[in-house]
Amino acid sequence: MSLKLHHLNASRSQRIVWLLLELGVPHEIVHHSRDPETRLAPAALLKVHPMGKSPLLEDGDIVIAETGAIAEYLLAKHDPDHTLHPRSDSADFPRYLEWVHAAEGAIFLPGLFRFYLMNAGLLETPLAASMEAEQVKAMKTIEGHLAKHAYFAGDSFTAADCLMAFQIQSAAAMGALEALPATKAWLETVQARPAYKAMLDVGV
Ligand SMILES: N[C@@H](CCC(=O)N[C@@H](CS)C(=O)NCC(=O)O)C(=O)O
Repeated sequence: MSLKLHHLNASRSQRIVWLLLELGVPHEIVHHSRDPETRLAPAALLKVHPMGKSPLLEDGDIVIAETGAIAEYLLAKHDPDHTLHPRSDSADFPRYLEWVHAAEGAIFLPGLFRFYLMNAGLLETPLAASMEAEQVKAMKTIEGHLAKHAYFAGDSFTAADCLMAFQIQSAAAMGALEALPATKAWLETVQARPAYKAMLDVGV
């Protein structure tokens, strides 16, 4: 088995654990724990990649960082029938790409920024307020999309759903989905998938 995923507890690398399980590819998971005080990754990850962040995928001599890049790599190599990613000539392809990238881009960043501001005790600032407004806009965008489509790329479950789930789970944990019924229903649907449940068993 040559695929090795460096997984950090309570982190968005759980999306890659889930994707590996959806693909059914043999792999090894190396568990890393956050520092209980700083919540940062341990130095062991710096030995694998200079950014020292998770997820990190090793495939033999190859090391890849960035969730989106790791997902693209795994799909290119292990999803030849395009079960989990639309073909480039499919009508779903542009939408698929947009959500795969939004998962670490415009949809995700306001929440991350606000999290850092909160940790720095800067939640009562105009910057935090503007990040909150961006977060609300992001959730409204997601709700508007999922009110019209069963999944992020369209009618079928794809890797875009794995990548988008982390932020939506965080919103659910904060009670933010009560006013977003389509998003709530989507989350329940994807959380019922066997690979999602298997991901939880891995100890994410
Ligand atoms: N854009 C990167 C973000 C990676 C990242 O920041 N990972 C976090 C986990 S959610 C991490 O390793 N944090 C620990 C640290 O920065 O020390 C990706 O999508 O993989």
